[in-house]
Amino acid sequence: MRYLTAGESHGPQLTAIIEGMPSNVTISTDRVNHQLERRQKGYGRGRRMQIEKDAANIVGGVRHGKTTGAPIALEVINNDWTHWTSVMSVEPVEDGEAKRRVHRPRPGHADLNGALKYNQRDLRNILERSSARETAARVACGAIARELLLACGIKVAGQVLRIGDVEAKRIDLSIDEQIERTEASPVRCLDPEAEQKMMDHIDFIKNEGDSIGGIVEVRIEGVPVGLGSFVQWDRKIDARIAMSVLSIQAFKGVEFGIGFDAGHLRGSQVHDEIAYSQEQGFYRNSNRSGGFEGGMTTGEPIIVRGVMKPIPTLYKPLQSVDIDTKEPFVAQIERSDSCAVPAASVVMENVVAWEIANALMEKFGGDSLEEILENLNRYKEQVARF
Ligand code: EPS
Repeated sequence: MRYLTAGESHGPQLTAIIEGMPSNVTISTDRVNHQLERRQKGYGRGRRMQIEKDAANIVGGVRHGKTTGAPIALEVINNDWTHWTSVMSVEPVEDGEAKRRVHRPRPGHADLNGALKYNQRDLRNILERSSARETAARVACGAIARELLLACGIKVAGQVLRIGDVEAKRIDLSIDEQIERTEASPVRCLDPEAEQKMMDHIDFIKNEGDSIGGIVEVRIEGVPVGLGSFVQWDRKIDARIAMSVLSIQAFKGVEFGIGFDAGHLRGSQVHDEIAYSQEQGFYRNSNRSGGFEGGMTTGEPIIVRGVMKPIPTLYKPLQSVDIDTKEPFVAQIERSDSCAVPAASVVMENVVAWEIANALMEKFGGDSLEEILENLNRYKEQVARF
């Protein structure tokens, strides 16, 4: 499966096309829109989210609530566009003021590199597309992929583990309880003490005119053993997930299971012992690998963490250089999110879900959901008999 997105942050809409979804998958627009709503929430978001009310308008590939096997096309309208019609006009605009040309690149954003690369004297032509607004389209695509996961009995959850200085205690819950508790938290955190401290920290950082990042974790359960493959570098599923996570705006690192701790622990403390029982078949006594060995899933829960850097649009000035005057300048105040980590955990859930759905299609691929389920069940029986 693959998807492409198009559209600018303040343009009329975001557009996505998904190719390769099998037929007969039930698509609930309520469930898809629920993912979009979840992405809009979270303590630390700026004023833009009060303007938007994201919803996916599906305009191809779904009929009477089910996929047909045709490409799925969808759009997410930008309500804010009505305030930007001349700035974002497709037709040339005479009035220079109306273009709201940007010539002051923000450190940490795509502004300067993009302008040099695409030879753009107006940084708006870079920032509009590099903006994290695009994640609304990606969440919509992930939400469609989740409909396939749902049909295969696979569950997805996310949580925020850290915002700046505040780290949450690890709380072990079933995946359903985790989903329920994080949905009720304004920062998507399971630890109530850390939750309050995270919100206080976001307020403090915001008052300082600064921004803050954090760490989020995605957990997926019900994934069969053997998705992905060791036989070729670009078929390793953990590598594909890493690529997807790093492609989320502002994400700077990924780890699986015990992650970077594997660099200082001993082999005996890192690898998961193998066990067998009649009911469960082969399983691991622990899940330090985060559900992957040899570029394949082990059948244990998938545990992926991503680190998000602080958003580069700051009230607090950082040194930069005007592309017209070549003089240093002090940044002016712009509307921005001071912390988008809770929203980013929703984005990460959906991009990882996409990769799992894609790997499922590669292994069990058929043209209809029935064919996939038959292949999946036959394979599960084969594994059980092994
Ligand atoms: C973003 C800047 C802000 C965020 C935006 C991402 O938008 P604006 O420039 O309109 O104030 O609100 O995020 C979204 C619009 C969204 O839907 O998540 C940026 O520069 O990346």
